[in-house]
Amino acid sequence: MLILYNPQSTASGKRVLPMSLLAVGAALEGVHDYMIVDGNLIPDPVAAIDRSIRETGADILAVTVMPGPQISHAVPQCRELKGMHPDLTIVWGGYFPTQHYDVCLRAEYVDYVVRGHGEIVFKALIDALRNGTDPTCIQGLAFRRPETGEITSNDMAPIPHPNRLPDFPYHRIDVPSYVRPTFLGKRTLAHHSSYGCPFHCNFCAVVNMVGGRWMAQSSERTAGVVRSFVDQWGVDAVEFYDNNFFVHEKRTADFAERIMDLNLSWWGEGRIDTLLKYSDRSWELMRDSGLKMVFLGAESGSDETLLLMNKGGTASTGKTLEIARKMKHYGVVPEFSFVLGNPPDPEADVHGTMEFIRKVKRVNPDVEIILYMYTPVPLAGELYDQAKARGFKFPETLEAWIDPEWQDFLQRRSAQVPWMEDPLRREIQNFERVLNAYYPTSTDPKLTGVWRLVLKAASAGRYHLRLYGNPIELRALHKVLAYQRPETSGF
Ligand code: B12
Ligand code: SF4
Repeated sequence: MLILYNPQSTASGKRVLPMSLLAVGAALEGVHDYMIVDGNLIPDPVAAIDRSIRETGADILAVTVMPGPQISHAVPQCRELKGMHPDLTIVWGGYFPTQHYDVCLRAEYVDYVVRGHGEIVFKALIDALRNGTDPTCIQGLAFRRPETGEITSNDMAPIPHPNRLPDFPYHRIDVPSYVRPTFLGKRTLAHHSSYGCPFHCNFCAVVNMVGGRWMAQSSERTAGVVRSFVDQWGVDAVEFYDNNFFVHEKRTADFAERIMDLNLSWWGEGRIDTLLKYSDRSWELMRDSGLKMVFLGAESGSDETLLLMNKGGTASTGKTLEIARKMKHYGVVPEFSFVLGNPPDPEADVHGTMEFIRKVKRVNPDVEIILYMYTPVPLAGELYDQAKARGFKFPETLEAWIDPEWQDFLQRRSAQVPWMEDPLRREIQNFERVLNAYYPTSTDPKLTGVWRLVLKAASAGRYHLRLYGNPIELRALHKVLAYQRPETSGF
């Protein structure tokens, strides 16, 4: 028996379908005996895992680890479980271990790291461990050399094609526990229909994962999954967590046509330049099939910075304004994320992007704005090089990574980067507070029309006069109303 474990992934314990484990588990079906434990659903996962080990004799614990709250649970829990069961083999996989495998393997409670998309690699590892053969030549595996303790990573394995992988083994989990109300609908469930992204933006962790490749399930298969959500669990809204759902126009349009009769709402992530190339017919199909909102990386208010980010394709600030206009026409809300504080001149970058956001809002006031701080990922490129030149260094142990300051960093909210001064971070927070009050998000169902008007009135003066500093009255209103930042469906 082996245990696949999803440590709690949000501070609030939001229940998100554990797709990483469903994907890895699907490849084990009928070959290896396994169970899924989800830390988002149970109060004491260490006790549950300990009990399962004792009852079933499980000897392998495979953990999915993403940055943020998840790693801060994974570290002490794996340490504790290894202490209780020294013979337990612990395997980590997911975005964080893929990028920082060396840091993970420096901890004695992590035995193997599976890098990249792990279905085939993990199954090969389990086959080897069960058959007593040597796993150290498996592509995509990182490990400590048994003789010397040296940390080694083999080359990444080819990415498995999602259309050739088995369906998720939903029978392994209690799906109704993951059906949630969101701004999209009363019964929302998630799916992931493609792997990767064909671009190489140098601030993005997806590049390390897939190296610029994108592969997708067919429109027919994706629509089939959605239909089964409706038939089996009465779902009325679907979030697509794909890094880039909209790469292939024909697939998207065909998918939209196939789900037209389901009366659903749906959401996904895409690229501005790609969606601008879509025909009017495709936009109509998407709108009519229930597309409500698209998360788009606008990234910056400066064309120069977009180049520096290696944003690729034909990204430009002009296109950001153009898509805002186009989506207003189709009644689909754009959710623009911006990465602020880029080197070499973070102040100019922040101020330029704030002004650009105001421009966007003039074109389409419904646009949702999500602000992130630039946080380096270990990728070749000018941004990371400049960050290093200014003294940026990743922590070298897992214990240091879960320090609260680095937790902020991992959630892309920190100024713990040598080129960001604290006053600038405060400025961004104040701007965000005024902006979110003047344009309250449509993703907050608690906020009634009256309160929206109150917020708008309270922030109008500040917004128009650009007086963002120290908005204590808005902070007080925020305390009373607890209104949220725009909800980025996936994150
Ligand atoms: C769903 C999701 C979440 C969920 C949690 C999911 C969970 N596990 O419980 C929620 C919404 C809570 C979440 C939160 C965050 N997330 Co998130 N999230 C995602 C998202 C959209 C999908 C993940 C998914 O299910 N994919 C589908 C599965 C099939 O693919 P996969 O996860 O990659 O799994 C494969 C491999 O990674 C590997 N693998 C994964 N786990 C394991 C485990 C083992 C044992 C093995 C062998 C292999 C393996 O094999 C799998 C199959 O191929 C990804 C982006 C993406 N499209 O993947 C971002 C992503 C992982 N998140 C990210 C981030 C940064 C966050 C946040 C920390 C911060 C933020 N502000 O966005 C927050 C956490 C903070 C908070 N306040 O909640 C980043 C990570 C970037 C990085 N630097 O590493 C990503 C890549 C988004 C992005 N493009 O930037 N997230
Ligand atoms: S387009 Fe988006 S997902 Fe693709 S590499 Fe750039 S930021 Fe990452």
